[in-house]
Amino acid sequence: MFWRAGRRQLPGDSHRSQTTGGLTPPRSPKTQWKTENLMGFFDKLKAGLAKTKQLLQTDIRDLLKAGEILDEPKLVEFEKRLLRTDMGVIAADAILAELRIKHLGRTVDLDAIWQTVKDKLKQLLRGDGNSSWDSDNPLSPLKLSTTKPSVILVAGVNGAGKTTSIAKLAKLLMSTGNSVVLAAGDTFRAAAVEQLTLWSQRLGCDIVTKPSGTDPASVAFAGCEHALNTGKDILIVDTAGRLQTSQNLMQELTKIHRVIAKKIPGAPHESLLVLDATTGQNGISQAKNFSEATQCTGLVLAKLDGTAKGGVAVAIRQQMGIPVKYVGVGEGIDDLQVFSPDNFVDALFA
Ligand SMILES: Nc1nc2c(ncn2[C@@H]2O[C@H](COP(=O)(O)OP(=O)(O)OP(=O)(O)O)[C@@H](O)[C@H]2O)c(=O)[nH]1
Ligand SMILES: [Mg+2]
Repeated sequence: MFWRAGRRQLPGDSHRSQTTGGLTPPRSPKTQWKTENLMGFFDKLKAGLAKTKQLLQTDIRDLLKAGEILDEPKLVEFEKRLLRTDMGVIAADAILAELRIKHLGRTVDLDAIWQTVKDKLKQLLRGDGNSSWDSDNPLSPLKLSTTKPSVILVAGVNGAGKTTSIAKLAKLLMSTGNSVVLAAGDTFRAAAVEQLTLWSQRLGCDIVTKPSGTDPASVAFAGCEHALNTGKDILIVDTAGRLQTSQNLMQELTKIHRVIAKKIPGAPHESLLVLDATTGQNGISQAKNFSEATQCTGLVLAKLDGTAKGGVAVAIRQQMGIPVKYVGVGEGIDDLQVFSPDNFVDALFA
């Protein structure tokens, strides 16, 4: 079934209906997005990372007292506290090595120590620099096709935040002037189709659905056809939650991928894995398995606001070849942000 949206106004759409009196050119979608959202976005990121920040800062402030000498036992304890954020041993070791060089045997200067930790974290998160996005441009993490449509396939374990992240991503894409169609590929539960349909109605975008129990690959196929026939810029395909250890379900994902690629050469252009940040390091083993099934191109780290283990973003960057592209910092439609190492670290220490 195709549900074609009557275009409704989104909060970020106000510029479309405004007249300029012929004097001022309308702002580009990107500029508009930036001016309206940037400040609020950093505050949201800060609020989203509050639990991780609290764990990191309170713990360590208790440990390191100004005026004392920073010795090796204190550093070892410091590392333990870092590890509690789930940033992983490799990252914590790297931070410790830096602290040893710059601060070991010296009087504790908390600001200087934080600066060292911040700089190192940013460096670790930037990695090789190939996955640094422009946080002002919500499309920058995505490799979109030059021909319509670009296809984004979304997968993950049950309840990770896939459907909500799809709605948020659709909103970001639409706010920057793209037409979007959703494909309700979670045919496992009728409620899943209803959930995505509701989002499409709120967003004012098309949706392609089929009855429960239909092969999800055929929904993805129908989504491709609809996007091609109606000239949509972007198709986003939702999938049912699945355990990374279930071979059958992983094969189903591979099939969805294959069917999309057959209909639209080069697609899916993005295959996003949604990870629930509250599951911490477990996300890394999920990522490895999903990556094999769907040739994952990026991660969405959802529910960062619900965890003190936000350090997992660092572990993922360190241990996986797959970059974090977006982070979810709440349940609202605007609570998805481009992942920026600098913003992430600044929010942790703001
Ligand atoms: N706090 C918070 N909650 C989130 C975030 N993203 C999703 N959620 C919530 O997590 C729950 C599950 O989200 P869904 O989007 O339905 O997850 P899903 O992966 O599609 O779930 P299944 O389709 O059942 O596998 C919902 O209650 C969402 O509101 C986030 O960034 N922060
Ligand atoms: Mg879902």
